[in-house]
Amino acid sequence: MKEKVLKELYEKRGEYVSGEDLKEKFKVSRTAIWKHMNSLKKEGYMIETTQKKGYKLIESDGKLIPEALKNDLSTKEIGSRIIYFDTIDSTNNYSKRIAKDTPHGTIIISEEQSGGRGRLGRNWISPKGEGIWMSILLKPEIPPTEGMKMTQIAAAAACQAIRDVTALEAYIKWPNDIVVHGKKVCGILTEMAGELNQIDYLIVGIGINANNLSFPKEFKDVATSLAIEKGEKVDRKTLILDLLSKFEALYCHYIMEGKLDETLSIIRNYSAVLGKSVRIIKGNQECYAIVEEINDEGCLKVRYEDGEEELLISGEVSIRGKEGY
Ligand code: BTX
Repeated sequence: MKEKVLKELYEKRGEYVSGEDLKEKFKVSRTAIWKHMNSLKKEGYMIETTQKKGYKLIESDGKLIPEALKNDLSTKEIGSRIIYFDTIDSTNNYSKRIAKDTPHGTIIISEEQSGGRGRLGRNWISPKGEGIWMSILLKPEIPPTEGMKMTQIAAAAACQAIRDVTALEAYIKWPNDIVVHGKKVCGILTEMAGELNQIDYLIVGIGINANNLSFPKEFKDVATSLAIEKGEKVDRKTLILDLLSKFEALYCHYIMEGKLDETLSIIRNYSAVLGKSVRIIKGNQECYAIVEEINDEGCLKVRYEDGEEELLISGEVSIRGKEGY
């Protein structure tokens, strides 16, 4: 019901809708309408209320509210349901809390994360209204060993979307970062739950620094935003819509036809590390290697300085340029 009320307000945004009309339309009491309004306000919607005229949704002000996204979303599964917050600890954490009873394809977006997370317990700064902080909940019938491919699919979709929407030269730093001019603009955190042979659910968390204008001192050398690199603000809605449609296409290609070729071609074409000398960090250990190949499973084949080769499978390692980030 709350969603229906919001839809009505969104369709008539900028105008007042009377409580009486809403009551008639949805066959509920005025108190129920009032409660839904309060709950929407708590979620961050700006709703003006006057006793005489009723309720008015103030222009969404560039916010990523579901109604604004849904109208232009071209996907079938991904984004079939959109959950939106003004602020939340972490969209990945929230997705985990609701995963069991929430359908495949749901996306969770927040204007701000108070406890945004990166890999291996690192934090991810997510200031209000500046970036895209979003999780995609997936329930594919695949074994956990295939889960890492979702990171590759998301990285390919995000990199290609950033290129197409902003014309910036974005590259993928295997396995989960997108960089522009050598600094991170996007990070991906894939988490899953399941049995040995079958995933229960997968959460693909995507953080994109869209319009941040500054970063805390400690991140200045590693982080940047699309707006900083482009010199103008980026429309977050356009970027999300493009990213989701690319993600769905690559995801379905893989899940339905077993094909990862399009993803691989993007992550190879736009790799920031392929053919390069890199520093590989595993826990406290650091060593140098050349990246020789991204194989057909999306794994990274590296050759160390002593000639030893290794296939890096997942995100337990960090990779840096030989000098600096
Ligand atoms: P990561 O472990 O590869 O990167 C985390 C590191 O990146 C941090 O230690 C810090 O150095 C740096 N960092 C922190 N915040 C930022 C930022 N905003 N931009 C650039 N660098 C930063 C990357 O992990 C995975 C990040 C996923 C974030 C999404 S947002 C939606 C979802 N919810 C959630 O809690 N996480 C994901």
